[in-house]
Amino acid sequence: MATILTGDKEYFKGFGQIKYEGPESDNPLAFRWYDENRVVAGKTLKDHFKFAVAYWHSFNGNGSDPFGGATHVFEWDQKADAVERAKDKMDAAFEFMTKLGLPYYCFHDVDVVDYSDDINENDRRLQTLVAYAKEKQAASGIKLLWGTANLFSHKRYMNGAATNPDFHVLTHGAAQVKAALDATIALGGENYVFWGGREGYMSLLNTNMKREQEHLAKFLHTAKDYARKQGFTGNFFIEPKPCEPTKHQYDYDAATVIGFLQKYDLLGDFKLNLEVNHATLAGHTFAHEMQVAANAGILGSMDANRGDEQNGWDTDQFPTNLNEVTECMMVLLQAGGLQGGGINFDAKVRRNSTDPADLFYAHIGGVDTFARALITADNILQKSDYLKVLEERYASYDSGKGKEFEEGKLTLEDLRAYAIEQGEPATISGKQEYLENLINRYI
Ligand code: XUL
Ligand code: CO
Repeated sequence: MATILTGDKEYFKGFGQIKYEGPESDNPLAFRWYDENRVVAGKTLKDHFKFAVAYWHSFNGNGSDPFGGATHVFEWDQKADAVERAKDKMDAAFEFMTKLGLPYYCFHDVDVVDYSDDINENDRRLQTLVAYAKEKQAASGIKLLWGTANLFSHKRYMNGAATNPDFHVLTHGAAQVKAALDATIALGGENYVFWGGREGYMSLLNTNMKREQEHLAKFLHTAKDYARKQGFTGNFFIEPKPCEPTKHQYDYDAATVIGFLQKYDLLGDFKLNLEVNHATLAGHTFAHEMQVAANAGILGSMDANRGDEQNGWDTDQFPTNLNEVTECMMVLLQAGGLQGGGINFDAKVRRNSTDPADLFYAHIGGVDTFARALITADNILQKSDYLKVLEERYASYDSGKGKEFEEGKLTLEDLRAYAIEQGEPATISGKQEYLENLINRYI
């Protein structure tokens, strides 16, 4: 990886380059599984994952929750002037990212620099920081996986942005998206994300759902047309989430978003950025969400994290569950990888994880979980009888009448005649426990 970048000041003192040391290493500040040059299933681990650091959680998230204020006090967050403060934060971000050695980052507009209520002033601030980021990207080799606009924190978005009942609010959302697209394009960003945090409703009593969804589609078309006109060739991603902060969010889950994209003629430009904890909130496993997206050909990118099994909200913890991630990597490999995106750690250290080292441990653990899971998944697919067992389960459709059914050649009467002729079907095991054990065997 590139050399470590520090600004005038070193923020993560005492930390050097994080290196791959192998599974025998006892060093908590080393990768044990993520050897970025290791080739698995025909690609390096670096290329499989395109790991990204999330600006918002890592450099803005101060540990506050609904019951208490900040517990993380950042040295880079002290200056009075917004642009100067943002530059300090960017120095800290690139220092951390170069020490960690991951190839990408992601941001919302307001993560990079604080916004005022003046659109022109905000554009100037963001452009100043984009120029600063350009230099840092060139010096470090770190690239922008995706940019996005935060259309959910400001109070004007309390009833949504693109789905706001007030057109005036929608236009403020558009101004922000334009600036965020310009920033993403200027920085060579490979993708652009729309997460509709408040694009939904709290009560159906005051909501015209049909109109709001039409406005959302129109807004997305308008943004996409603008970006394409500016020469943006990357993907647009929609990030599904069922709720939180709204009671009901329109981009509920992968299947819902696929229906929406189809209905409003957005497939082709838009793919999915799936997030683990959002899948959990929708009552799905993450592997399910990935499979739904892969089947539609739009498995674009991933926000990696995990929820808490006892909690019903978005806890955004770093991923550590090998079994869960291995199942997901089996889906990923069979889908032929992500389309244009990567693995962004949309995850935060806990409120009481207050050492600078915690941010390193968290990312190292997440990275190693994915690396180990991918290696395990590849072994299962290459060396075990997993694929054979799965294929055999559907063998009755591979020839004879089953094949004719798949080809659309049989009538309902034909199917009835077959049932009578063959009598009662044999009992065939689904072998679930066998397959679950297979994963543990290969881990
Ligand atoms: C919120 C969330 C966002 C998106 C980007 O749950 O995941 O941070 O990833 O707006
Ligand atoms: Co996310």
